[in-house]
Amino acid sequence: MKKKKSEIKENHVFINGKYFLKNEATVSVFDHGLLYGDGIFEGMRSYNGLVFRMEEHLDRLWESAKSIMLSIPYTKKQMNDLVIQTLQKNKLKDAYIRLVITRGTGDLGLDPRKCKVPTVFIISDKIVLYDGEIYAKGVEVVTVPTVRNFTEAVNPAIKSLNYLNNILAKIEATNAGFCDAVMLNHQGYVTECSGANIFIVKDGALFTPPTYVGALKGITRCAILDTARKLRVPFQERILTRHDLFNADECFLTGTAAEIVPVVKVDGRVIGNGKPGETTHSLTLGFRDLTKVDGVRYKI
Ligand code: PXG
Repeated sequence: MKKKKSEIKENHVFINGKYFLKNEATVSVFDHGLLYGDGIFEGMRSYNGLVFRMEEHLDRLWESAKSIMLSIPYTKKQMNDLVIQTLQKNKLKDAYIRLVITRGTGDLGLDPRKCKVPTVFIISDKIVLYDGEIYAKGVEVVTVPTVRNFTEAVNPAIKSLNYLNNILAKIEATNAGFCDAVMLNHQGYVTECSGANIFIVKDGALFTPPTYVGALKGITRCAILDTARKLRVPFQERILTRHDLFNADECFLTGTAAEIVPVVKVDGRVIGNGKPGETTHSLTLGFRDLTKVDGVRYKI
């Protein structure tokens, strides 16, 4: 049945102070975000009218900006309000939100001083949920040849528009027939997946690599550590090797879009009993409780 025009929700994208319809929302080909990956972003999520941990996302955005010497033309409070305004304009209670700030439009040289005004855009749209099977059965991941960026080169703690390192890893994993890549650093230590943090459970305790090995300080990662504290699951940020992954009792990935994804095989080694683990399950339930209360509420 054809939808009445009033039923079709038009999606609006915020760009530098104005709203544009989705298919008219464009930026310049001279934008350095596009020409050089010179910019930063955040991927957030709202649950039933609550933007989950928005303050933490904005703190991370400001830290990324500081690191790349990009000055954000809004205060955190203004940015908070713009995100909410975008969600309200699109009448979205459950949404995926992408906030992007680029160096702005410049010339063809890479000098960021030529970019006078940063480009800020906010996309909010219906959240595309992952296939339920991945949560019920767990996924299989592999380590890949591409190593995670050196922290001394492009620090993985910066959520920059330079995602080629992760994209190459993702390509290698999908070429091999797996859903995601475990990325190691140049010393062979486990860092994270192409777009998610990684955890293991061993002898009742939870472990995740410290961010200084080359991982993003994930908001979901932090929420899982808070949940572990609440559930009295002992945890430690610790260097992990492939050997640690292979011999884990449980393993899972965390990220804003996918939330918590159980891992049942790493490089062909079965993790635990080959099924999503109990600790993973309790942490997932604890995380879901957090998504009901921990964030910024808004009304549609
Ligand atoms: N590591 C990397 C490299 C990421 O890109 C995470 C960890 C998890 O962080 P949060 O804060 O989301 O818990 C990310 C997440 C997606 C998507 O659609 C996710 C990310 C980037 C692009 C797309 O799942 N970042």
